Amino acid sequence: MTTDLGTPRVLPSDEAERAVLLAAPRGYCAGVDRAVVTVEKALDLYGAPVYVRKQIVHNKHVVAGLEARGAIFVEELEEVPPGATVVFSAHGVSPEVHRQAEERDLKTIDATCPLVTKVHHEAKRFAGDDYDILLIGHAGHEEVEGTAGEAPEHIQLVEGPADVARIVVRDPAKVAWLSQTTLSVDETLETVAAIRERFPLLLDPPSDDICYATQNRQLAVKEISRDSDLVIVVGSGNSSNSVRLVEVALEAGAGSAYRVDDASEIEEAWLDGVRTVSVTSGASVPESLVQEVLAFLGERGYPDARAVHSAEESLIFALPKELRRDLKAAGRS
Ligand code: 0K2
Ligand code: SF4
Repeated sequence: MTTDLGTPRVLPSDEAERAVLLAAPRGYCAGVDRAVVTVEKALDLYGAPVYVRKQIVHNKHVVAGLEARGAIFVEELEEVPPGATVVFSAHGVSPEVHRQAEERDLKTIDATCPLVTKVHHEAKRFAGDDYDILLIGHAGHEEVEGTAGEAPEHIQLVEGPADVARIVVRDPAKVAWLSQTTLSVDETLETVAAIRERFPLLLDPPSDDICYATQNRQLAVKEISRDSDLVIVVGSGNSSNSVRLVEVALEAGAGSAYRVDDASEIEEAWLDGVRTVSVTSGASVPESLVQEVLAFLGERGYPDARAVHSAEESLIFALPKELRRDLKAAGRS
């Protein structure tokens, strides 16, 4: 529950100075909402089981909730019985995965976020123009594997400024960069600056690859971190954008910052001497988990949270077209 501070409470002296700030925006982005609803609606429409390749989004509570409703999460398509329905996660897949699905005669629903798909299109366009593409991102992340798979012969991964000296390109005048959608904005700018120093003719993507939701959540956490003794970020350990929020909070001046999957992971010692505690959540995190953190703080003498708004969001994506078609055919759209 978020309230303003209109009704003063009488608190014991040390509690009177306490405050809880709640970042806004936080939590679900348009791509995550679409991906989670896709699996829910697929379960309703086709019945369990519905297979999902990889975690639909990187949040263990979301995955557990969908599993309880009949979703089966697999790492690779060979685990999916031929002819079954499989959903591709919000992080996107390479063309090779689409090919494998066809080969196994799977019915696919592609929940790749449209903003990830946009980066795939940029990769194909730069590759079509025969550019060497430097993809800034984290090795092994599913989104990076999917994007790199669009043009493996043209794309090389750059994790940060330290990698720049090792880059080898065919023609320094034909180099472009792209990025994962969930990186730290500030770190990525540093990496791009280092690349541009080596390759002054470096071509930028046509628009930001780091998506609006990632940027807004970083802006929001920066806003509250300056005044915070402690920042609690709700999100799973494999959620790139959630982990970035902890780093951004610390860089912005938070006394300390921790990521938790849920309130049960908060250590009492983190609150020692803490007056202002701020709370935010990654793009794959259900709001109920944030509310549980606020309740945890409330039980320890912290007041109701004050929301600090840094940006407004209203983006909504339509469901994947395959699902819309089947919902319509079933008279459920
Ligand atoms: O931040 P990550 O890319 O690891 O992914 P999630 O935690 O699942 O957040 C949603 C972003 C998905 C695609 O961009
Ligand atoms: Fe899409 Fe951005 Fe959300 Fe990723 S974080 S699913 S790119 S809106």
